[in-house]
Parts: sequence; structure tokens; C-alpha cells
Amino acid sequence: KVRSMLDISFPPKEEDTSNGVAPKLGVEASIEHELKYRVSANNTDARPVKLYQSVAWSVHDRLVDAFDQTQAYWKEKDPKHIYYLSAEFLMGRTLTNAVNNLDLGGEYAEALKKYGADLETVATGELDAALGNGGLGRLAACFLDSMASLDLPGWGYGIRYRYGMFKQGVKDGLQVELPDYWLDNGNPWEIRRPETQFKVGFYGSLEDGKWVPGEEVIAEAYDVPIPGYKTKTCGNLRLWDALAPEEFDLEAFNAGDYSKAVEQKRRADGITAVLYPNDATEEGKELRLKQQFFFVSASLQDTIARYLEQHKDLAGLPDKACFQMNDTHPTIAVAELMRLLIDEHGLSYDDAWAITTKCVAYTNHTVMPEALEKWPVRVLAKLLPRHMQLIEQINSNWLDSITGHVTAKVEAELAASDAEKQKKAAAAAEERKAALVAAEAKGEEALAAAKKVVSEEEAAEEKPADKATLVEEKLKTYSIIQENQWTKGEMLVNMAYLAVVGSFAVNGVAAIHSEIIKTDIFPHFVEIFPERFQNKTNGVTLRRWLAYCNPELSALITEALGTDEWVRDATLLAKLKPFAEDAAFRARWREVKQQKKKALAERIREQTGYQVSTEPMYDIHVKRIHEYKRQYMNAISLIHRYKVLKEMTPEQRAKAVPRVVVFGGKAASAYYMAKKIVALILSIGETVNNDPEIGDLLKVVFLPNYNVSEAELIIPAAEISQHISTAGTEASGTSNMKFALNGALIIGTLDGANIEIGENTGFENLFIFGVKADEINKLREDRKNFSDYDPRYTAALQMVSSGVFGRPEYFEDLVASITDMNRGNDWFLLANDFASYMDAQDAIDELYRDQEEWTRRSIIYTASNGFFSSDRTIDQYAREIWNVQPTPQP
Ligand code: Z15
Repeated sequence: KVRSMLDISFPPKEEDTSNGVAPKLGVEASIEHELKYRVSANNTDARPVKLYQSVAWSVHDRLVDAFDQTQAYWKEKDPKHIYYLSAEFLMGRTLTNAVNNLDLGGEYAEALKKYGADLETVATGELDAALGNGGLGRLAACFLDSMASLDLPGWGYGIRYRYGMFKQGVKDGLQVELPDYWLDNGNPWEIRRPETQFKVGFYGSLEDGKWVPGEEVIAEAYDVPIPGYKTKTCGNLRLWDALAPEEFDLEAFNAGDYSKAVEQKRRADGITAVLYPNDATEEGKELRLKQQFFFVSASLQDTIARYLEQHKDLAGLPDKACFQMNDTHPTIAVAELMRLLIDEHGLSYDDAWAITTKCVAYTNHTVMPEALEKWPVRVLAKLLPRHMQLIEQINSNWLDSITGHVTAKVEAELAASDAEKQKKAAAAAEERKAALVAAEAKGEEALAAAKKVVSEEEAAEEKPADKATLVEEKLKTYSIIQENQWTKGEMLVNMAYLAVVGSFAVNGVAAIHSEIIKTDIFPHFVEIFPERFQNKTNGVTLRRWLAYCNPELSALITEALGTDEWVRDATLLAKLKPFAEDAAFRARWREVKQQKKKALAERIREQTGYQVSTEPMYDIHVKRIHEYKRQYMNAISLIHRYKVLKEMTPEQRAKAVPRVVVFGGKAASAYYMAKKIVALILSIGETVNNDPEIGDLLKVVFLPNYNVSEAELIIPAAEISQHISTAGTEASGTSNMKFALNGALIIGTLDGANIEIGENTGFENLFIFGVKADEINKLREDRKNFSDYDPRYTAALQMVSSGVFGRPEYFEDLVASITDMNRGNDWFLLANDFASYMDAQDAIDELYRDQEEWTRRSIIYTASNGFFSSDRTIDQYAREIWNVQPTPQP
């Protein structure tokens, strides 16, 4: 701890534990108080943002009470805690969630009447906290909500990026990236903790085995209270900011070199400045590794410091702390925990290893090779020399520990494959012996000739493979440190392997994904520790993703079930099933959907200028833009749809099923193809939406800046949603769950959690198409000879190339990536899946004509997917991995 001089204790507590003025005031008075004193706006000029700020500060004070009480209670009870280490927490807005989780919705609504405002409008004054890219970061946010709601002692640990996920704009038909300075209006949801600071070192050297860092920064804590749903429990998300040492050490600053201090400050600022905007692709930058180590080191030091306040012996740490590593991003935790235990706390290597491997668990979120982090030994050794040394030791112990196993495996393989060869060799040897005997009988000359033949034959004989070499070769496939397969001679640290070796549990995020990681990514580790591998199918919080983003549908559900308990216990949603058969209920269900479509249409007009009707089917495809997610295939299908509509007679058009197709999603700023996909969708929209012949029959909208708040508006309005990744590539997907719970039907592949959604909903209710995951490898091999192009596909691509949508040269590479066998080679198999995708699309149109059946299915989706509540997921983590118990306040 750096700031020990500030560790002064509070004055003794009064009976009333509320520690501020505002909570003693009623809601209405507290808003007024904040408006006047914190935000400095009088009632009459309270503009929306200022009103938001005062309401937020008023809620903040109530959160702080809940937070202090929970944390004090947990400190006293000292239960085991889960620490969720994640480089990303995609929180979105907080106000609505906090007010409703605290069960203060009614009171705040009432108080706001005075200002002629409602909570929903006031809430739009808040900027999203977008400290994450997509699914992985949003999952972490859902998990925090569920941990608190289940009264589980747990904290999230991450980075307080000053710039979150970039804002996406559209200019001249292209994506542009704008900085996201989300702290612009202050942040009422965080509490700065200047008293909680830790030193984090980088670079330097090892002197007598001791690490002497060449650079040091200070990690300073910010706490974000996480209110559970209708419980006293309020968890914590602790985010770290980086300060230069001189910033707190005034004396050194004054005595030292001013320009050096400025340089140090600049370097420290850089660490927490900005989130890397890549989703599921690796960013091999040293600064990224610095970010990872920075937050991991601070979090581990913090946990150990708090543990040691109450316990003497670190051997007990595994009974009090579990660190869940969200993907490989925090994997340096394995080495850092070892270093802290050995170098800072004097434990032996073996004792430290025993503790570490009981404290750390790892979640894998992807099988995409480009997302599996591998840090060059050169980079790691420079930035973290002691950690590199420890990783080498971990690796050599690991390889030693399995040499017996690998040797036995090699022996078994040799035995099997050589048994045949040896038999043959023995027979040949017998023959030669006989030949020699025969030759000897014939005299000297014959014997010499025969000996010559025999020695030639013996030389030609296949020697049994050298066991030692084979063992060595095989061991390399288990090694945490491996040679780069592209850059010979460069050694890499495979962070996923380090995570598996250092963890007591490894899990995937959907059933199929957890199988694929066992067969394709870690099969050799499964041999050694089969019991280590688990599945924890993802989930989403029903608070944010149903109750609060769709209050209209929620009210209807609550009315039908006669209780709102389903918000806490999602399995109760199953009781909605019979209502699918009730025509009056279906009509009301449709009415709600219609209302949400209207809100989305309004948003589309605001953001794009396009006027869309609320009558057509709303078909939504929102997620990060990636080749594997195949927004491109959807775009091609829309070109075909446009072409068909153009070719129709007026009579035929009158019978067509109109659609509004909405795309949203960000392309990583350096992802060349993804940006072209965005441009293609924009161009298609430009052409189609302005074609008077088409009118309301088809609108193709790219809604810019898809983020958590946009998702809360978009998802409730969806009638069909698209989850069409190449089978085997999407680990889980989580928006599929949100759409299903909001009664949108799914068109999708047998990939990720789509499969389990199908199992729960009944596959007959989904529009499933495409090849299966176990066919992919073979199909990829066969691509070179692929000739079976669907004529619709070819014609649509021809339209792109011939400039129907403008800029044909700009789209050349994109077209080539799926048609030219030397450029991209259709790695994600669009050509293979296109025809069955179109069949599924036809089935959708057909079903939509039958609104009663469509609505029936919509209700069934909501009723069937309570399983995908993150409360269920977190309950499984708590029981099956963490061994953490609910610890509610009485
Ligand atoms: C990310 O958002 C996901 C995986 C990653 O490895 C990275 Cl770096 C980012 C996503 C998966 O693509 C998605 O399928 C999954 O639902 C999500 O993580 C949460 O597990």
C-alpha cells in the first residue's frame, strides 16, 4: 500500500449507518439538493442533462449506503470471494438499472413529475460506460449483476479506461471512428479511492534473482457499486487508474527533474488511456500487455493486502479467494501471483504453485486462432523479466511432470506402428541369415558377395524411429513456450496453455464450444487433466435485457403470471407457454411489439433520416462486424431480394412480405474487410431505400454506433434476429438469448448457444440452416475445387462488381475474398451455406404471412428461454467452480 499515511479510521459510527446528507432526505428533496448544490442548476433551467446528473447523484448516495453496509458485512463474515478479472466491462448506462434494482422506480417516477419528466427520458442524459468491445465485456457486466443479485461475495476487477469503445459515425458511406470521452460530464457511479494505491513495475532487470523494475506506476482504485436486484447486497467493480509516481510523491517531484516527471506522467496516462477496439482478434502491442499486467498486478496485490488484514498465513488464500480469468487477457495473473507469493511474501516455489493453482480458473471465449493470445518471449522478457523467468520455470516443471505420460504415449504409438515393421524386419533378417549360410557352403567368393548384399539390405532397412526424438517432438506440442510457426526462430508464450496449466478449472461458454475446446484446442491437456474441463453456458441478466428495456412486455408477462418473481427466477417464464394458445393474449403481445417497432422506427429516422414503416417485418442483425459472423452473407441475400422485387410485376409485389432490415455493429478500426462490409451495407441501403419502385417492400438500414443503449432499444423491436456465423466459430453469442427472451424468432446456424436455444425452444420453432461444425474442416479443404455456386449468389456479386451499388473498385477485394481462390478463399464458407440460408429466408417470409402462428412462436421463445438467465450461469460457476456461498445481510 502506498498511501498508508492516509489510512486514518473513521469516527465511530452512529446507530444510523447512513453516512451522507442525501439519504436522510427523501428522494424528492435529495434531487433538489443535488440540483442546487452539486449540479448548480435551479429548478427552472434544469435541462435534461442536469436533471439526469442530479437524479444520478441522488441515487449514488443510496448506492453508497448499500455498498458500505454490504462490504462491511462481508468483511465481518469473511466469506470466500470471487474476483472476476476482466480487461472489459461493457456496463452501458447505470441509472435505470440502479433505481430499479434498488426498488426505487416508483419513488423516483413520482419525484420527477415535479419537473414534468419521466425516468426513461432522464436516463437518456447518461453516456454509456463502454469499457468493452462486445460479447465478452457485456457478459462480464451481466455476471456482476447476477453475482450481486444472488448475494455472492464478489468483485469485478478491471481498467478505468478514459476512452471507451470508439463512437462510430458514418461519413461518405464509410465508418468513421470518433473518440469516446465518456467521463465528459463527470461520473456519479464511481467512488475514487485515493487511499487505495499500489505500485506496479515494468521493465528493468533481475539483480541477484530480484526484480528491479525500470519503470513504476501507481494503480489507484475507483469503486463502482453494483446493486443486486431487490436485495441489500451491493457488490463492487473496482477499476484501476494509472498515476505517475511523482503525482503522489510531491517531495520527489519537487526535488526531481521536472521534465522526467512529465514524461513519467505521460507514460502512466497512456496505460489507462484507451480500450483496444478489437473484438476476438489479438492486438499484439506492448501497451496492451502493459494494460493487462497493470490491472492484474494491482488486483492481486489488493486482494492479498485485504486477505492479510484478517489472516496471517497465505496458505489459506484458496479458501478465501478465487480469481476467474475472463479469456486469456488476465493470464499473466498466473505468473504475477507466483511472483507476489515468492518474492514479496517469501513462500517457496512449490508452496506458491500449490496456492496459485487452487486460486485461479480460466474461461475460454474463442477458438479463432487469431484471437488466441501469444506473446513473444522477447516482448515479455523485456516488459516483465521476472515473469518470463517464472513462466520458463512453470513450463519446465510442467513438461517434466508429463514426460512420463508422453513417453508412454510414444511407446504405445511406436509399439502399434512398429509391431508390423518389426515383424517384417525380423523375417527379412531370417532370410538374410539363411542366405549367408547357403553362401558359406558355396565358398569364400559367394560368401563375400552375399555379405555385401546383406549389408546393403541392412542399411536400407527402415530403422525404428528414435524414441527420444519422438518424445521431444511430442513434448513440444504441450509446451507453453513454442516457436512461431510463421516466423522461424521467434519464441512465443501461448497464454491459453499457461492459463490451462495454472488453473484448477477451465470452461467454455456454450455446450458445443466446451466440446470444441476439448477436441480442437486443448486435446493434449484433456489427456492429463480431464476433470479440469467444464462447460458454463452463457446467460444474460433479465433485469436489463427484459424487465427494464422492455417494460411493456414485462408488464404483460407479470400480468399473465400474476407475479413479477420471474425477474428473479427466470424458470417461471415457462408458465407463459399456455398463453401462446390464447388469441386475446397474442393480440396484446403483438401490440407491445408494434409499440417497440415504433420506437425503433423513430430512432432510425433520427439517426439515418430514413422513414421506415412499422408494418413490415423487423429483421435485425446486430453484433460486431466480422467475417466469421457473416453480415456479408446477409448483405448478399438482400441484393438478391432487391433484384427479385425489381423483377416482380405489381401483382406479385402486392403479395411480397415487406421487411425492414436493420444492421448495427462496429468494425475494428484496423479491420480492412469489416470496414468494407459496413460500406457495402450502407451502399445497398442507399440504393434500395431511395428506389421508388421498392417503397416499403424493403428497407436496408445501417444504424450507426451500435452499443448497449442502442441494443436496449433495438432488441425489443425485433421480430426476427440473425445469428448466422459459420458453424464452429461463434463460441456462444449472447444477443441471441436477449432476442429470444424478447420474443424475436431466430434464423441461425448450428453454432454456439443457438443450439441450446433450439433445444429449449424446440428446433422446429427456429430457422436453422447451414453446414455443421464437424463438416467445416473437410469443406475448407475442398474449397479449391468448389464449383457449386448458387446462381442467385453469383448474380448478386456480379451486381456489386458491376457498380449497381457504386464504388465497384472499392468492393473488389471484398468480392475476391469469397470468389478468388487465391485471395481469401471463402474461409467462412458463404458459398456453401448460401442456398440453405435462402431457403430459411423463404420459410420466414412464409410464416410471417400467418401472424397468429408467428405470435404464438414469439411467446414460446420468451417462455422457453429462462435457462439463459445469467443468474443460472452464475449459480453454476459459484457451485461448480468457485465454491462461493451466498452471503446476504439479514
Ligand atoms: C469476445 O467478445 C468474445 C470472445 C473473445 O475471445 C473476445 Cl477477445 C471477445 C465473445 C465471443 O465471440 C462470443 O461468442 C461470446 O458469446 C462472448 O465472447 C461471451 O462469451
